[in-house]
Amino acid sequence: MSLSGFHDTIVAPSTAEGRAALAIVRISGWGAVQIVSKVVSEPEGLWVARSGSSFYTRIHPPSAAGPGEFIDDVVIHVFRAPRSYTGEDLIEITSHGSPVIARQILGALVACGARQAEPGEFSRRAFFNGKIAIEDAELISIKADAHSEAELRGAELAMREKYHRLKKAYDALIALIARVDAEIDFGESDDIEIEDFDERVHEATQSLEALMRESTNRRLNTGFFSVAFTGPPNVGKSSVFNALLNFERSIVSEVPGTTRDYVEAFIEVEGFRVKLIDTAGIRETGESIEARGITLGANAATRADISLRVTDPTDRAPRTQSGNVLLHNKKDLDGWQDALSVSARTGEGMPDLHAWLARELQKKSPELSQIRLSETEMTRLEHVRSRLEEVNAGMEPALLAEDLRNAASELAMLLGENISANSLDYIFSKMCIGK
Ligand SMILES: Nc1nc2c(ncn2[C@@H]2O[C@H](COP(=O)(O)OP(=O)(O)OP(=O)(O)O)[C@@H](O)[C@H]2O)c(=O)[nH]1
Ligand SMILES: [Mg+2]
Repeated sequence: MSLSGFHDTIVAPSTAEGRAALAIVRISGWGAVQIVSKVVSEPEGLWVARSGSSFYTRIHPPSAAGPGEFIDDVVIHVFRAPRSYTGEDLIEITSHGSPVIARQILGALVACGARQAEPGEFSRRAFFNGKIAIEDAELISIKADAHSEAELRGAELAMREKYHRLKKAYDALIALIARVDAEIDFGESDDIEIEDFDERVHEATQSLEALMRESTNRRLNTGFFSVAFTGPPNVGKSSVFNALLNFERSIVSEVPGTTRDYVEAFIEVEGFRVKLIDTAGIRETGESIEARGITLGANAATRADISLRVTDPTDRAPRTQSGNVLLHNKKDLDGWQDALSVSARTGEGMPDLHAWLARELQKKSPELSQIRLSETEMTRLEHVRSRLEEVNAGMEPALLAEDLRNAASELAMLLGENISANSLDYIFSKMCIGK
C-alpha cells in the first residue's frame, strides 16, 4: 500500500523530447523498485540502495535474450518514500539523450507493470502526500508555461496575490463562523448580535467580486506584448520589422503594396516576450485581396499593445490617430531627427528603438501580473459569492452558520484545504506529463 493510497506505479519521461545530452525517465509508486529491478543488470544494487544514492547500471528490454541485448547504460537515482518529490518510492533513470532510448526505457517499465503518468500526476501525488503546497504546485505549472522572465515574474506575483486574497476572505469567514457559533452556544437572545456582521460579510463578498472582475478583465494575450507597424505603403514597415528581428522574415521591395497579409514574429526585449506584427501598407485600392489584407492588418494593429506608425521622407509628420506613436524611418535619406528616427537600411537609431521599446514594456509590465482564474475557480467563487449574498444577521442562527460554513469550505477547496480530488484537476491537468 502506498503512502498516499495511489495504487498504480506511474512512469513518464521528465525531459523534453528532442536532441539533448541526457534524458530522464521518472517512475514513482510502491512498485517502483520492484519494476525497475526487473530491467536492470544489477537488481541487487537497487534493493540495497539508500535513499538519495545513485548507481550505474544497464537497462534491458524485459524480453532480453541475454546480457548482450540492452537498451542503454544509465545512472539510477533512488529516492525512498517519504523522502522523495512525490513522497513515494521514486526512481530517476538518466540515459543518453535520445528520444528513442527514453521511449524504449519507458516501454520496458510499462511492460513490467508501470502505468504511463497523466499530466501533472507526479506533482499531484506530491501535493497529496503533503510534499508541496497548492501554491507550489501551481507555481511549477506556471514555470513550465512561461515564455519569458517577465511573464514568469508577473504570473508568480499574480498567483501569490490571488492566494493572499482568497486566504484573507477565508480567514474573515472563519472568524465570523467562530463568532456565530459562540452566539449560538452562549448568546443571550435568539438573534445574532455581532457588531457589523452584515458589513463584514459584505466586505468579504466584495473582495471576491473584485477578484473575479479583475480576472475577467485580463488581457487576452497573456504572457507577451504585441507591437504593430502601420502606415502607408513603402515607408519601410517590413524593413524595420526585419531589422528588429535580425532576420529577413517579411518581403521588402520598392514596389508599394508588397506586404499583403500581416506577418508576425516573436523577439525578446530585455526579458519581455514581444510579438512584432508587420502589416500591409494602408492605401486606397480597388483590389479586393489587398483591401482585405489592409483591414486584417489594421485590426491586428488596433489589438496590439503598441502601434508604431512608420513614416519616410515623403510622409513626415503625418496626422496620427491617438495611441499611435510615430517611428520615422529612412533617416539616412534626409537626416531627420526626432524622438524615434531610424534607418532600417543602415541600422542607425535601431538601438534607440530597442531601448525605447524596453522602457515602454517596462511601463506596461504590471499588466503581466494580472490575476488569472481558471473556469473551475471562477465557478466556485461565483458559488461562494451567491451564498454570501443570501447571508444576513436576521437569519436563523443555525442556518446562518451552515451557510457560512459551506461558503468557507468552498473557499478552502480553492486554497487546497479539505480538497477533493476532482477540484484539483484544473491545476494538475495543465501540467506536462512527467512533472
Ligand atoms: N534609404 C532607405 N531605404 C529604405 C529604408 N527602409 C526601407 N527602405 C526601402 O524602402 C522600400 C520599401 O520598404 P518596405 O520595407 O518593403 O516597405 P513597407 O512599408 O513594408 O511597404 P509595403 O509592404 O508595400 O506596405 C524598399 O525599397 C526598401 O529597401 C531606409 O531606412 N533607408
Ligand atoms: Mg511591407
